[in-house]
Amino acid sequence: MYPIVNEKRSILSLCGIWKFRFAGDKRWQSIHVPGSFNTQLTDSRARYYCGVVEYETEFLIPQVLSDQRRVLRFDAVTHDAEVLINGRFVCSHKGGFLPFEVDITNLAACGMRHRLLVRVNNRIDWKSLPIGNESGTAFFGSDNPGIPSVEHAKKHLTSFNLPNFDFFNFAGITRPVRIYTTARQYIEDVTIATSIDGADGMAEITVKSTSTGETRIEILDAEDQIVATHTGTKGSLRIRNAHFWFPKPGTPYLYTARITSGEDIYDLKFGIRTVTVEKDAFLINDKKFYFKGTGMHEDSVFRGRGIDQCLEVKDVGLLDWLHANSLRTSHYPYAEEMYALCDREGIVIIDELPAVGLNFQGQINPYSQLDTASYHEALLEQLIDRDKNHPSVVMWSLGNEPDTEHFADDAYAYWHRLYEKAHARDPQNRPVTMVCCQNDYTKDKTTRSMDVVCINRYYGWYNLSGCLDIAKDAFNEELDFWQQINTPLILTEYGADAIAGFHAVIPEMFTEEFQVAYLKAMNECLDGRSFVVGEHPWNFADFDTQQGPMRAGGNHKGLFTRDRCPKMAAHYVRERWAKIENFSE
Ligand code: BDP
Repeated sequence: MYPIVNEKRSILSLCGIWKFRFAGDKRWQSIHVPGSFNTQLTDSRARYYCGVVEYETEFLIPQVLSDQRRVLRFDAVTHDAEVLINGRFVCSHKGGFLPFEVDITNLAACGMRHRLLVRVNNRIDWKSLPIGNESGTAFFGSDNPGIPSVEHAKKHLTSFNLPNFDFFNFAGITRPVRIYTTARQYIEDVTIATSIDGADGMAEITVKSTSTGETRIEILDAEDQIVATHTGTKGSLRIRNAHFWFPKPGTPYLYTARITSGEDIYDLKFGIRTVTVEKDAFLINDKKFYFKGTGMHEDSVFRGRGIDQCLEVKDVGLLDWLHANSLRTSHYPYAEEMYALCDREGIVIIDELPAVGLNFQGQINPYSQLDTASYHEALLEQLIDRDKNHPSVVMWSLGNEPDTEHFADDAYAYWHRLYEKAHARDPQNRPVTMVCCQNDYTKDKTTRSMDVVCINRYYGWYNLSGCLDIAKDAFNEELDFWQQINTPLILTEYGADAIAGFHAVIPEMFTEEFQVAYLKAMNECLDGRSFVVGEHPWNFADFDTQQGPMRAGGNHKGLFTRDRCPKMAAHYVRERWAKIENFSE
């Protein structure tokens, strides 16, 4: 559970300046935690370094906390971590975007200084998520093995750490490190699922506690008035004349569940709302909802992927300015603070796993040649356990743009197993999706089997480049196909790169005018199709990625520049979304 401070719990932040070195170096350099090392350091190795780095700091827990249970928590270390206290191994963790913790009550006595060392490995490969491009597919610029330069380059492949995805592989201790304390007997977990019964809200609450004492649940409204109570670890609480959680411009009303169990207390904010899919509609609180928003990235100039709550506030504010109501955490789970902010601000989230890159355009079968299945399942469990109580989260995305075309049966088996796991594990039984890349949709069996069809399409950009009329024909033909499936569809990505300040009277690719023309053309295809329940232009803002012939200083498909200035497209989208309501009959 997310660390909090109240009369029974405390937090010591370990954020600040730590020591850092590349494995094998003697000399330490200074670094800020949290942050990505790739952007912070001026050391020439920092940007494309591959392998292990070390972070070190000291900590001291005040003696006043000696009766408390003490837990060391990392919100995210990208990608793999090994943690040592005073030279002794205490835990390890695989995966760069989800939290992990270790009980250090008996490992670090209060009132003494302790040395904390974290070894971080940023290598991505065929067993990690996201996927590394271990084989160098497409990277050599030619698949002709006869070209001597290719043979030469292949010898160096392991040092490249190539991503098989389009965002920079930022690494390091990217989110806060904290020691939090609880009573010795403590609340381990709280699960809340809500439903609506006329004017009343129902909250099914389950508490997991190690305490032998009594457990009490109180529900407080936004004015801190108690509106329902229960004694015991499991209860169905009725909140009379409840305020429901609605995305903005509705009211994202939040209640607090205050759990007391023996000597421990935990406070959890939640919203009362329902999410269902019925035929080709996506319903929030039984009303037909339309997703207006974008895919995004955790990405900024100095912090890389390191958490920046100032930026989170800015981004959520700009989404609101666009009249957006949603975002997708493309292509990995975001920092927990962002979900809490979206709960408060009424932004709906499609919560995505870091399963991106399971696609080698048919050259490699990701389902038999890669080794991700059980790890993928473990991440799914961790994600649902972390985010299950957020009212803002309305759908799980199992991954982005896997190969569902060339190995259609293998793909179906792989993704459907995860689909079923997600439904079985989620106490709120939210819809589940997987985001599909542009492919031969007639061969794809997986996408249509999800609760919501989510497709990324680049007609007029990567194919039919610049020819928007033909692109519209092709996209309309595809939409006619999806119309028959009787499942709601969200266009989760569509976009054109535009270099801010590039203009032309006759719109051509990379100009701001073309980006607007492209979005308009695609939107014309969506309008009037009632099974289309959302549009997410790619991307919210320009972002950093691996260098390559198609990327001049990053990906420029942002509606905003990387420093959050609006391009013409942002103004166009804002005008359009002002006229589209969140809900329809
Ligand atoms: C899509 C990917 C996204 C890329 C985008 C692009 O889902 O990560 O950034 O294309 O090429 O295929 O801009």
